Amino acid sequence: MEITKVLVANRGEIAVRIIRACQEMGIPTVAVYSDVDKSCLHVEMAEESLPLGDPTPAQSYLNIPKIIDAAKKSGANAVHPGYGFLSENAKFAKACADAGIKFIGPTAEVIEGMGDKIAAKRTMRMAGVPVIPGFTGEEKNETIEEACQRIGFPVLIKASAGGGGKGMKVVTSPDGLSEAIASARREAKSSFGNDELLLEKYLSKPRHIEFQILADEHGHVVHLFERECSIQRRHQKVIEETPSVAMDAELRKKMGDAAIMAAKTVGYSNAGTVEFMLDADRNFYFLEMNTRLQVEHAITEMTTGIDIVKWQIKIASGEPLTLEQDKIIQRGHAIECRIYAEDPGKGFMPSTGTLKTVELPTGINIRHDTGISQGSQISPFYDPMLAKLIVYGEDRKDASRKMEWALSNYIALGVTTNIPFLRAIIHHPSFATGDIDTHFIETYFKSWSSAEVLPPEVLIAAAIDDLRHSAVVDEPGAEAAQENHSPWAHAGRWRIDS
Ligand code: MV4
Repeated sequence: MEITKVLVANRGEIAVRIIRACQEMGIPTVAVYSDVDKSCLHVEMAEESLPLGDPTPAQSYLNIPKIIDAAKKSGANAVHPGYGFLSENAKFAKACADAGIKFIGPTAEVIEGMGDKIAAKRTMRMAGVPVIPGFTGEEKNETIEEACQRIGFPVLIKASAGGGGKGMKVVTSPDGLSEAIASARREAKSSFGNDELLLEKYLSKPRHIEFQILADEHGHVVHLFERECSIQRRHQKVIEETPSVAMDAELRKKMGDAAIMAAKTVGYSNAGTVEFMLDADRNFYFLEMNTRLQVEHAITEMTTGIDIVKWQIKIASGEPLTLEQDKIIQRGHAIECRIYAEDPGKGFMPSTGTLKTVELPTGINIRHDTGISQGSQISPFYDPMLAKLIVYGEDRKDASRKMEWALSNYIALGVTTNIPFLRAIIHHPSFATGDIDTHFIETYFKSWSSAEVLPPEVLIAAAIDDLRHSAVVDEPGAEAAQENHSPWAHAGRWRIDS
């Protein structure tokens, strides 16, 4: 089926990314927007746009009838859901199919199957993909207590309908077990409406390594190698890179084969990610499968030269995937930093307001994906990620240095950002050696204040910026009058690092 018009059911940088891919392919796009997003970049870029109304996600980007309606009204014959919002919603994929609109992603059945963690794990175990030793309640003649003896403490209780770390509990000894199970069950029931649990051996310091896969609708599947995503905070990724220093060619081949096996087993189509945990002894275990395009897809694009979003659209239109596994080459090293409007010095509190000044680092092999620009309102309704800064280098050291340069030349004023925090991570000796795991931030940045690492001139600049903004608040109209006298209007490129 030829895709002739794509409705992009998302906002921000990913909507912009998808619209760009469509434009390069000559496919017109339809943007949708909530009341607070009317002047966003994605709306400006798309050929057409339709309003969704109220900015709350439930009334806008998560509202299935409104989005299906918009697709019908605009004559779009395909919908790209991006990530988040409706991207892993099987009901939405089904609603699209029922309306004769192509959902750019896997089928509703596959989304649903992967959303159920117990079912997904069982499927993978049967397909020979390594899974973490555990107990799902199907094991006949075994009680939970016996299972824990077999698995060994500590064990981890997970909600089957959870995912992304929601509803997990570590139990270190038999004492607290039954109480922990009871409370996990109650929480799962109230959070997910499903009280099914699974128990697993708890891996104490795993790395999170995921494989990007592409699968067409005719059974051909390839992987585009791994991404190392261990640097995260409360299940929110902060820095991703590829390749992972924890891998060698042999392990990469094994995990890549397992990822392809996982995709083939469930009849996967389109782009997807198979998540694994890798323990200190380099054992790997299937964790879950993300049935969508991911935030961090760009680092894979940088190291393989493959445009994942274009392939999603070609695959959805029924084209065969012409990539061959042994011709896909991982070259160089890419790192992504997620720039958030939040204050790492104040418990990562989200920061809202108007983005006043933006100056971006540019140069060879620097990619900046964003949906905002100078003057944008950062609202409290959506994810506080402002942008993704992605760099490519010959090797890890080269890429790290480029990232450090790019971060130190990145100016975004008006809202507080995590840029100083990102710089501190890149500078950390354990990051430099690649000695990272999923507890990295918790271990080294438990209480962190930008004052500890920032040179005094940055603090002075921040203070000036504060003063300037307080003047704006005190005196309406002061902002415009002041604009040309502001130090930012004349400073030119200003190096934090000097
Ligand atoms: C685990 C684990 C340790 N042992 N399972 C977090 C997300 C959810 N999908 C599964 N997660 C974990 N499962 C066992 N048996 C540690 C985590 C985990 C984690 C995994 C991937 C990326 C970041 C993480 C951060 C904390 C905990």
